[in-house]
Amino acid sequence: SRTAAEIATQPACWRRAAEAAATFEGLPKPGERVAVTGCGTSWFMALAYAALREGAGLGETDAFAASEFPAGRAYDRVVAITRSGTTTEVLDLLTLLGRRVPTLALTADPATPVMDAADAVAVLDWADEESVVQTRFATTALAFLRAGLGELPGVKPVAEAAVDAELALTEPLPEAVVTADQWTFLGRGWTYGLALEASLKMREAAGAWTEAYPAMEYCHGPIAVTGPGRVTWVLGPLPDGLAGDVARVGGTLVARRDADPLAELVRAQRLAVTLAEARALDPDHPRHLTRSVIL
Ligand code: F1P
Repeated sequence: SRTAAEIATQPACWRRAAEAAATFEGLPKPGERVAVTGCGTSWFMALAYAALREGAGLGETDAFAASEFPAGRAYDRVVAITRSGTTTEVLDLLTLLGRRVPTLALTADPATPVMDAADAVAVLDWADEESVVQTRFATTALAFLRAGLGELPGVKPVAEAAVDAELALTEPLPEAVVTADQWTFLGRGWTYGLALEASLKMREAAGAWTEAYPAMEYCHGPIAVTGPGRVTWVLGPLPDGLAGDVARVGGTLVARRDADPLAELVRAQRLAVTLAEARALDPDHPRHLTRSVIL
């Protein structure tokens, strides 16, 4: 499928993003109060970036779905992520903000309305994709923003994440993970946004029953659906006791502490495509979805 081919190019796309970020002038400056926004997958990347930036002490950073942006709040800069550059809520928000706040948009297509709606634009056109389901644009946008933050404590450089992603692209997916009937993705801090995205990818491409939670929330209810034939997949650090909890109820745990969480998302994207094909669905033409939502 086209989606599978696009998934496979992510390590190269991220390396290019890291190079581009090194010379790009329009990124948020340390100390600025920043809001990051988008819809769907792009919102989840916004959540991940916000946690990374604020966690590194580079400034207060909030993330919102574009439709939920709190218009009354003051920010020094607003960053919008939109592959298509045409998503209505993102364009409406940028128009509403007007020229009162400096805005930066990350997009894949230089010929779309977002070019005029934002003050500055980073065009990551090498990561554009034909698929409806977003994979490489989203992760490349996050890689670009992540590289732009410089060295981050406890987070690998993007070049190392790309090496981990190459492994994630070649290793076979465990049988128990492919044949399961339910998947719960967990993350903490910046990896919570990745867990939400892994979960969305499986729903979009394969119509799968998936959930996503902050890792510590898992034992406050969501563990109730775990059991034989069900997967709990932790992106990033594995909380104490969680492996025992999953084993006790007979679930399958996936937790790779050595792999970069963004590379783990690549593994989940592969699972989404594999599962779609196993269910005789076409991952390039997901049910009920369009490439971007224009209201
Ligand atoms: C955002 C988005 C996609 C989603 C769907 C509809 O698009 O929500 O993430 O998969 O296809 O649009 P964009 O603003 O990043 O182009």
